Amino acid sequence: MMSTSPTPMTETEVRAEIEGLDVAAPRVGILMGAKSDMDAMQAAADELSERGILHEVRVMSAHRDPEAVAEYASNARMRGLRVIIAGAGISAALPGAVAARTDLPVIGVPLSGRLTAAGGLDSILSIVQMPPGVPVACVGLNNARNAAVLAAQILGA
Ligand code: RP5
Repeated sequence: MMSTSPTPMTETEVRAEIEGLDVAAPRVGILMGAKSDMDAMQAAADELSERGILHEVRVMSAHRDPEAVAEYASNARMRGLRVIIAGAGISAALPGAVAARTDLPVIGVPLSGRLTAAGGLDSILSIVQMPPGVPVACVGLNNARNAAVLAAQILGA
């Protein structure tokens, strides 16, 4: 007698099916540690819009909202995101905190804001000095547009 119950799928099979779906899901997530980062990070969104690359923008702090950052990063691939851009200033932990929870490429944008030390070197070193095995790409200081260009190159778009 034939079984009428569906054959259970493995997690790998479910992931493959989801990745094959051609839905209008954002491909790039643009994150920033604070609303005050928005002016600088807008350039990334503008560049992606000009290139017709779907993206979403979220404000979340690695230090103030660690649970939200962990949840976002953990679910990013499953939601269809393929690259994450993360901008932050001062002790700029956001790109690294995201990279710790996803295998998607993460591009950090070091920002120099009102609290910055050494003209932004604090943020640059916080983003660049990741431990072996957990890389974060890093563009120039306040250069969110370059992060979007790099994201487009990674996507082959
Ligand atoms: C960082 O602290 C943010 O990325 C921002 O650049 C900086 C200042 O944040 P606010 O004091 O404006 O919230 O986490």
